[in-house]
Amino acid sequence: MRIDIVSIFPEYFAPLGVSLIGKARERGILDVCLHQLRDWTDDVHRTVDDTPYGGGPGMVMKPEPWGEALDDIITSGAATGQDQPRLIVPTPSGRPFTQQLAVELAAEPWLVFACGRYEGIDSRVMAEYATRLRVDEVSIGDYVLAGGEVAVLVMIEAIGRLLPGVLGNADSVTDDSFAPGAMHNLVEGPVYTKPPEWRGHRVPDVLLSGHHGKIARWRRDQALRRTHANRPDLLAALDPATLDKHDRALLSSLPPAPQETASTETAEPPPSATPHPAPLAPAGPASAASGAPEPAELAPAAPDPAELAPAAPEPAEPASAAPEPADPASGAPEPAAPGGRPPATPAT
Ligand code: JAH
Repeated sequence: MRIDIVSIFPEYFAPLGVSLIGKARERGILDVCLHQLRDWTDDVHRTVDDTPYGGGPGMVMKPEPWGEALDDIITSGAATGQDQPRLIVPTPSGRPFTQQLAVELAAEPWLVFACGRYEGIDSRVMAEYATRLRVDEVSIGDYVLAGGEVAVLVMIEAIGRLLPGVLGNADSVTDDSFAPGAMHNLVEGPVYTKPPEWRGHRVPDVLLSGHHGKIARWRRDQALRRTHANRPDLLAALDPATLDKHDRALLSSLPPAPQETASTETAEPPPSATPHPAPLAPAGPASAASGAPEPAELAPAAPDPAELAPAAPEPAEPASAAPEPADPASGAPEPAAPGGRPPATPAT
């Protein structure tokens, strides 16, 4: 697989030179090419951002450097016989990055990641490339980062370990939490190794028993308990047909979901609501909607009169209002590639 990454901070990707992904690159399973977006600017300041149309805080990435960069990268790859890449743009407003999407992307020969900074990339960039290739705006979770770089590291690690030959033990992929198959929509239970007792904590006897049937049942119970405790959203989405009689009995014995679902719930329940949802009915419909905000809560807050004031006329050229600290790579002709490799060159 070939991966191109475009960023104003290519030095963020030094971790791709080590560990699993670094080894995959050494073995030729993965070819990662880093690109400095500012190399595709033509002004002396290497400007990549400008003020947002319509007003508002922050800055937006200008479309022109992105267009020049992506055109060059796509052309250079096509010259080496590769098909069109998929373009992945990390953004909090994207579709969720899931194990399913990681599996899908791991089957692609070529991915290009575009890392935004500031308030994001001018949306016409995504519209333009969507006319030529598959473009996905993707979110790795419901939080805001300072830019897309760390999200790309996350995605490349999740994708890279799925590539044939990257993991030593071929089985270790299929047992993962969220992996399609037996453990679908359950998180894994606890794991143990030697010694059998450590600081007074014993390894559960069943794991030392050698009774493989009992061990499998115990592990499934643990997975159900942990999913119930940590991910009630996953449990609510579980297909009841995947639950056996023992599963259902176990779930019925568990107390009401003990905590908010960190992954999806953001709104406080209304004061009248019970503090915890009712116990999960194993075969029933998802009860997760109980915490959903009322439509009235979604109504915009009273607007700040200042925000409704006519926007100031666009300045001909914005003052250098970039909120980023000085870019150390700015002015450097090429970023250093991770792991002391030669500088990445836009692919040939
Ligand atoms: C922030 C561009 N889903 C995590 C995520 C991904 C990207 C960004 N934030 C959060 C982001 C600023 C600019 C992208």
